[in-house]
Amino acid sequence: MRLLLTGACGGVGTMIRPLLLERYGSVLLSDRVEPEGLKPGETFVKADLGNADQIDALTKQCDAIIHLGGVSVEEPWEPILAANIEGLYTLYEAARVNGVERIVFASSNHAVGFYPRDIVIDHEKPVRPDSRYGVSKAFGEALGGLYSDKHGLRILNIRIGNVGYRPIDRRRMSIWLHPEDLVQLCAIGLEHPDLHYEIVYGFSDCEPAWWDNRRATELGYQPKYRSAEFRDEVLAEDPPPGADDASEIYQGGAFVLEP
Ligand code: 15L
Repeated sequence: MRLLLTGACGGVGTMIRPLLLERYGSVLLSDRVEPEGLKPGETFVKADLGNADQIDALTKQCDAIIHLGGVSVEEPWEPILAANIEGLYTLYEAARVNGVERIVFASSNHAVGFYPRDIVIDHEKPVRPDSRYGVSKAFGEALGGLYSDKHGLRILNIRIGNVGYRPIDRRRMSIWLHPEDLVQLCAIGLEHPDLHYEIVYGFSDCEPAWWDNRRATELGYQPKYRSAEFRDEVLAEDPPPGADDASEIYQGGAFVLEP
């Protein structure tokens, strides 16, 4: 498989690069900035989602894409429109034209961030974005639906929580995703023989859990890492807030308060 990782130089890309290299032997990386410490087996092509010619050239060199590129937090509308809406369309269209077979799309918990924390949601619940960024991720999931149903690409949308080596606060106790578990989910998107179009939640074995990830389980996901192992230290660092704090009521946390 000729695998392309977009957004390879970002925080998440940097964490999963070595794991992808170990699993797949070679990876084509792209980003708008140069990567550090390119390893044997890694090739880098500089590309911008706003440049259709660059994206066309890039997608000619791969059969499968893990798409982490684009805006990854709340921002003004213009950059989100350029990268996550128009840029994503450019990528999917180039992927179709150039015969890319699979796309793993880094969606986000912020596509459903306005669900309260006291209910458990699954992959069938309608989106409830908490931000312009969350809306762009809902768009990305919908775009993937079009390209799988109409054009036969195999698409896995991962509603990623928070990727890191440990949960960094109380909210992240419920949505933390260890990089190895993320790569396990990506591997489902890249390798599962029956994949057509799926939405799964990107979190490790977390509690309290807000997400029913049975679809991921059915596809073979078995998270290795447990947030409960960090409970004492996280609660000591991040004591419970007041009950009327909106950023503590909703799953999306502070994103619900962003102007
Ligand atoms: C995301 O979607 C962001 O990409 C990441 O930076 C975190 O803010 C994360 O969500 C989160 O909700 O913790």
